Amino acid sequence: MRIKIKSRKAKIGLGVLLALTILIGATVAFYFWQMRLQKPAEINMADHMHHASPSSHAGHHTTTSTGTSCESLTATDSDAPVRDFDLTAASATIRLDNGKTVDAWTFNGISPGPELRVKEGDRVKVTLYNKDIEDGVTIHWHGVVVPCSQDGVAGVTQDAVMPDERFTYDFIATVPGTYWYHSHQMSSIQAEKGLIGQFIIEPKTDPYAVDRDMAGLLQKLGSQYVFNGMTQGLIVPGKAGDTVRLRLTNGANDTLEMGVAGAPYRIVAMDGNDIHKPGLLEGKSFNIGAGQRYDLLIQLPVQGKVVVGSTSEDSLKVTLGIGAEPVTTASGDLFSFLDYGSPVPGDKVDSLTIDKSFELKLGQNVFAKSINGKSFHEIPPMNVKEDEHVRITVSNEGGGDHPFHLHGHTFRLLSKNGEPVKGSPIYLDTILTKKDETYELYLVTDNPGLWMAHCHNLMHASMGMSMMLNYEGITTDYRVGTKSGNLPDL
Ligand SMILES: [Cu+2]
Repeated sequence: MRIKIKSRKAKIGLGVLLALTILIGATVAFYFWQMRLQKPAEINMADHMHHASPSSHAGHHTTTSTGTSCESLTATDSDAPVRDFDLTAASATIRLDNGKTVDAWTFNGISPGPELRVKEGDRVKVTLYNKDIEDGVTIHWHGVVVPCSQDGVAGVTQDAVMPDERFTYDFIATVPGTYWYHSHQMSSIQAEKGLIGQFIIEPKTDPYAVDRDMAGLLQKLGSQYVFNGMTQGLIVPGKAGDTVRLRLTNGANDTLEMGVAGAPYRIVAMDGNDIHKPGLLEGKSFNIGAGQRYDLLIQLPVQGKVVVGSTSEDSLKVTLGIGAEPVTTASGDLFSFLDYGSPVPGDKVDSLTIDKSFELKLGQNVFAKSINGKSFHEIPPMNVKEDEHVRITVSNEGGGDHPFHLHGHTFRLLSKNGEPVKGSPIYLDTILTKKDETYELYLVTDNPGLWMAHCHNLMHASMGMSMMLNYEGITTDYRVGTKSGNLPDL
């Protein structure tokens, strides 16, 4: 229907509204342009707190003779079975199952890219070819503990792979679990454009008798949420009594609350790490923060379907089994990992030694996201040595959801708001923090390198909530900044 505007007043009102819209639009555009301008020209992330010194870095950079370069830290030779994959990054127009088209950036023509599945212990070789992504691309293996040179962070562990260039990633799939991959060049732009995919390491021996193993990646493509690229949810067939392992990954920026209706379920792993003796959950929902993974184990009931779905986005769901739709029992009760599962016998969490502690206060205002009041390369790195026992206390002081992700390591969760983890040990690579929450993380520095630590709402990372955990003596020849074009978190 076309609305005719008759009155002069209404016309003026509309004009003012239009002018305001243009003004606001221009301000926002100018702001983002400014943000981009504020990116450093050239920063060495191994040494970025010294870059301001005028005398030492006069336009040239050298590798210190005493250091070990990140590039030299590679996967050790082994006779592990090799799994080869090719991923081609290219722009493409994708037609979704609802008929709409999206201009996306794809791996092998699709988004999400192909699900890569390997077995525990395999040597994984993935050759990335960039067909036409002009800013260059990389692949970061989120949650997978890889050697520094394979971490896929533009300007830290490699240069962005430019059009018609290749880069082969090579690492051992050590810890079985649910992981994912995404570009870490201009990550906030490139992940949302579609350069993401699932990476599954299957265990040599599965502790569970699973009839179906299904991975589901949640993502925002264009302006809409999709599940493995589908707008209308996923369907997993299966008969009564079947046990399904559903591996959920949140590849979007926002926290998604997921509920399970129709059957009790267990959360058997978080971020690829098994929960010890996970109990049955009924009617509980759980929050899956950006970058996090939850593995659910569900036995299909004698009658009716099971629906695993977002409590806010109707179409974002997985329907398992056959029969009648379940009666939804959304209690609003949230799962807590503080007392889930049971402790591992002999595990002495109370006597863990701490050599070094860091406190990170996550903050934000309208224009920037910060850690301890500073943004990105202004944030002093967490400096560590090999084989230290480190505690990191992360506090969300600014509000908003900040899923804090650390590269290269799996950390153990010690406490939330002062309350210790009493059930199964919880090992994660990404901890969702909400307003006023404080988490204590523990890790052993056993993977020398230069590692990013950032909010996995990648928009927040691009606005400054991104820093480094640097091992003493590790250097890099790569540079972050507008000069090299390596902008990992733009
Ligand atoms: Cu954040």
